[in-house]
Amino acid sequence: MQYDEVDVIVVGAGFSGLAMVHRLREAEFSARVLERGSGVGGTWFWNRYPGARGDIESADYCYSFSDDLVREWRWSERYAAQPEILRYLEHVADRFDLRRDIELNTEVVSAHYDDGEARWTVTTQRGDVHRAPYLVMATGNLSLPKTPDIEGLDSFEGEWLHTGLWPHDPVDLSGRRVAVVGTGSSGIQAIPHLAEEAEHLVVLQRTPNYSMPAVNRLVSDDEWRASVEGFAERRALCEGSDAGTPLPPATDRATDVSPDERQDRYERGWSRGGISSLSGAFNDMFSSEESNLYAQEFARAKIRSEVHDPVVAEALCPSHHIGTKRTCVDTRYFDTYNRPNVELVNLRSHPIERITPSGIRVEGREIAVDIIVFAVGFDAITGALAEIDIRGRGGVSLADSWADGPRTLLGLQAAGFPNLFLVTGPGSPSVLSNMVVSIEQHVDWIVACLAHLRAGGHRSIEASRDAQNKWMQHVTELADATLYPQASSWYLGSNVPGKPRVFNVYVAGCGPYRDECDLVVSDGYRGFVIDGLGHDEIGANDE
Ligand code: NA7
Repeated sequence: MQYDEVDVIVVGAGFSGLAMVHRLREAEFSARVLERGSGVGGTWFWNRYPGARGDIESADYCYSFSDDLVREWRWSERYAAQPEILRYLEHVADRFDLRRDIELNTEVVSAHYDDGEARWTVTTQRGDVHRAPYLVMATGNLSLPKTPDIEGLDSFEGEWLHTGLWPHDPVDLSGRRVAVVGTGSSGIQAIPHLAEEAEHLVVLQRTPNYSMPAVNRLVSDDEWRASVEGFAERRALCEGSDAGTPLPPATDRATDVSPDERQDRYERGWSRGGISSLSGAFNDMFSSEESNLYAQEFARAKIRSEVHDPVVAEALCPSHHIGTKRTCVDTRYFDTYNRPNVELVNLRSHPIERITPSGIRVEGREIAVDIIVFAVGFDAITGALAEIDIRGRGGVSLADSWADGPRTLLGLQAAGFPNLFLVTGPGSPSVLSNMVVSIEQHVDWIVACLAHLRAGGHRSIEASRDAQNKWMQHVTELADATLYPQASSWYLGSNVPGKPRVFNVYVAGCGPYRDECDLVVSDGYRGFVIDGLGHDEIGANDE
């Protein structure tokens, strides 16, 4: 079926896609959102595993585009659980009547640009065809779950599940022997819940991770009122901050203070809880090995004090630089290993040999299980984009042009792909920030850009190759000045075999990034090519 042309096709109806269609409507652009899921919500639609929860405070992990919405929606907990976040996004879809522009159960398989017509043709799995001058990929950074690549999985006679594709119907674990593979954020959130439900839980851990206590709690009415009243101010702090959260930045280095003061700061952070429990204490945890080591030692001491069996505690102690693999946030994670029905299997020296019909074989031992839960992560940041056959000018594919690692200008556009926009694409703060703050910034930037093109009677915009090269070099230089590239992490793509090892997140923070995006606009879309003409050719600003 050939659909009527709209101004903008948006792929994905998660936090990005919903904000996008709302803002486009406000600016009087017609839009159609194509969403693979049978409901809206993106990440929060798919990740329904027990214990799934935000790791940014609810008061900040929400839209700011409507004051009414801020006042109407009452978050129940400091860190909202997945069902509540999903209910919020469903409410947004209804409240702003967004569903009439959303096609569910619609998977985009290809998107091809016609240079002569300056149009994108988007094809779905049903063979339906959608056309629009502009295409926005609101596909998310963690939306393509990694298929477990463990030999013998096909032969397993029990049930296996992926945290990122959790069934909608409740999974009954009572009386069942369950194994979990993976101890990233998903595993660490799920394990305490699985341990409570299952008869026996075996955790297969390849790399231990640092996890900060969430210190989650119900939000009181007084706290709620204060948070609504102070929302604008708090949001402004988030937007100008590094991580998209309102926490005041630390002003000194870990070595500037005495050992007692250092310990005291970490303890205070730990009691406050949350992802920045330790990183918020000093300004150099990501850049100084020494500072990082102090924080690591503190975190390891906490694990040793919480886990009763010293052998298990040691196996749970990570050794990488803290924060260089995504820091997890948990409730009762380490304490779970004190339960009699929980066993930790350390894969560090002996990886899983294979999966058998009745369980998992490790080091010659067969672990009999009824259910395997894979919390093995995602093909992050680029996975969902590379999966679609995206072809820009001259039929060049995005996957091919990113074969050595993704390249963008500001994470917003890629050279050779006119009128294609990425929301929180590689080269932007994305996963190192509060995603909702970064998403709203990109959505607003893109809509303003489209309005600018319309006002000037233009028909195309794309990143110039030169500006893109400079931006990616800048992104790399910033990352290289930190400890991030030293770890094997999904930030670098090192969790996916064959993926180029490139650190593609902008590390200098939301505030500086936003300033740069605004500056590019006030310089007349510096670095972008409008109607095939570079910035110098169209003048500083042709509004
Ligand atoms: P992550 O953070 O990528 O974690 C995946 C975990 O699975 C991690 O511990 C991996 O160990 C482990 N893993 C992956 N493959 C295997 C195999 N084959 N055998 C054993 N262990 C394996 O994904 P999450 O879903 O937890 O979190 C993703 C993000 O979503 C999270 O950071 C939040 O931002 C939301 P490894 O470290 O590779 O040794």
